Amino acid sequence: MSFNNISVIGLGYIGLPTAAMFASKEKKVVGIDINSYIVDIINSGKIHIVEPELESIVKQAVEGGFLRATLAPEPADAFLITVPTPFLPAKNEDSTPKPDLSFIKSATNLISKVLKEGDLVILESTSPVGTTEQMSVWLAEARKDLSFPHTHGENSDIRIAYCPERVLPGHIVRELQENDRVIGGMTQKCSRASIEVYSSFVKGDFAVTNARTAEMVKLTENASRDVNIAFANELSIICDKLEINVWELIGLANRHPRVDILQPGPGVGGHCIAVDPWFIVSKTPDESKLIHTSRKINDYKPQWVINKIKLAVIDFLKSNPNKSIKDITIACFGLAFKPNIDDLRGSPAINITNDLTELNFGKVLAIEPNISEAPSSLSDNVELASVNKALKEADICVLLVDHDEFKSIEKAKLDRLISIDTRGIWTKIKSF
Ligand code: SAJ
Repeated sequence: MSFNNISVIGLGYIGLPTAAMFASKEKKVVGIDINSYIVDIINSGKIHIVEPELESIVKQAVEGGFLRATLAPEPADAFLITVPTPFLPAKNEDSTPKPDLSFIKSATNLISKVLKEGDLVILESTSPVGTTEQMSVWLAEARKDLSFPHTHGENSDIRIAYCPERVLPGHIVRELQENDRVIGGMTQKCSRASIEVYSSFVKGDFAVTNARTAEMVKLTENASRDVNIAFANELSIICDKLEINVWELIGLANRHPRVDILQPGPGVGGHCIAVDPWFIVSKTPDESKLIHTSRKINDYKPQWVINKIKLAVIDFLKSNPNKSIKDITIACFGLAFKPNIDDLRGSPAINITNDLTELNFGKVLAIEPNISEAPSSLSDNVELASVNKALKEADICVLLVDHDEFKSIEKAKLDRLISIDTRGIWTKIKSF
């Protein structure tokens, strides 16, 4: 088996770095995307996402003739599918969000047009259990002249596997190479072929299993983190009621050799941890009680923060009877979904900031050191401001993201503020 021509379908946060890694090892890589802006920008040697080290690798790969992007599928020896799997929102209070597999279905449809005997198809997109087998069925329906693993096992013309990515945004280039890789072939031959493909750049170990288990491994990793964050978030709500500093509490409990509690925050954001557990819940609703409850706890946390802000406003107006809500300036520190990145996708911080504009304050300021202009997801009624302006003008400051820039605010300034700290960093500065 030799896989010298590789096609990556979906050139986003995972697809583009993966395509670039193959190309950096002098494989001939064709990236397929439905967005012509993305195709053009990659072909010019640039990138459309923020990820350290990636741009220079892409530039070199494009200039060396190893990486090319296009809108239409082309024949290859191996196809990797790295398209999004969002979820369709719950129809009502009693139902749960459902995974949207339409991008995988269209990617499968594209590949089916150029597939030939001996090819390998790897699904990397986070997917509900059973999706890889479903993909095999979709391909077989489109290509009756070829045989597939769900009917022909080891003798099939086409190999299919599920191999999840598990890289952390901001560290993708390093983690793609160093992380261990779970390989879920539909047959042994499918797994061996997948290992052959990834061996060109993966230095971590390969752990072989079947496709269903590999699908569930990915969902389990993120659901596990979500459940653990929910525990921390629930503790923060309990401690607030009991007037206990939750960050001190967790620090002390974590001194136990077998306790390792995560950190509470204003909710869980991003496009993985807050989404993937639903793929388990929607498939097995009666069995996924803890996972479901954890999702609800983490989804409720932004509303709990807003309730805390409302209480602070009532206190402020009581001690300033000459002022009305229209005189209040509120400042939200941080919009990103986690510290020291510019990624605002699914960010509870941005949702909280936008919701505050509905409460008729005089001004809502947002401080986000990692962006230079207001994103379209931010309400027009929010004004971007610097740390200094916010500290000078705001009556109430809400810390939503623990960016490094917010950790260096002096204690004297913080002591003068009315502040709500959802991340524990100002609480720590103030307690010294
Ligand atoms: N968060 C907390 N408290 C914590 C840790 C995180 O509130 O103690 C919040 C963050 O602020 C953020 C959210 O959780 O809003 C998610 O951040 P994250 O750093 O936990 O995860 P992601 O979404 O950046 O990346 C995760 C990773 N998965 C795991 O750590 C199990 C990454 O390895 C996966 O590749 C990625 O999801 C993915 O693509 O699935």
